[in-house]
Amino acid sequence: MNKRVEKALNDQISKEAMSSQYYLSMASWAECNGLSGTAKFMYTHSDEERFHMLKLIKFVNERGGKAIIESLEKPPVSFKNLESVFAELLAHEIRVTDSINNLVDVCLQEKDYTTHNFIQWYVSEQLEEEALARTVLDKIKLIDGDSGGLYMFDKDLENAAIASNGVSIEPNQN
Ligand code: OFO
Repeated sequence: MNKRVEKALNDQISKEAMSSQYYLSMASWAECNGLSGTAKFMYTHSDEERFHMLKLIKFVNERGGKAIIESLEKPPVSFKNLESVFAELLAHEIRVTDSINNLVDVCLQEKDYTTHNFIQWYVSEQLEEEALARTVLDKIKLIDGDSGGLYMFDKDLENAAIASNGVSIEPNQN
């Protein structure tokens, strides 16, 4: 495997692991603050990010590279309110999108079209995740702290978590 591509893939593995930790921390915060639907949504999301990481690890190793598991920085443990949770989530997803775009650039520069093809799955996934984060954040802003609205919002997130499907970690499957 091309060394520059391998390095960029390994950087992405750490980012996906960090995303998983980040959402796990948000899940725990939500659970401790009576927001069980939000907690469920975040736990599910954390699992999805772990799948994203595993999918990359398997791809690197199956193509003759070496996936490296790095230590991670501690995620934030407390949040001002629900709006700040989702504002941070959106900011985080935007950073991940930048990183995926960088990976696409490296693949093209190194003419690694196989990895470029593989990474397209992440490009579409990021598009969806950013859109979801924006929609949720807009809804929270509309609620503007209203407790009835927050209750309904939390229920909606629970339903969204139940409806979301898991993803396969096999490099060639969605
Ligand atoms: Fe892995 O998609 Fe979000 O971060």
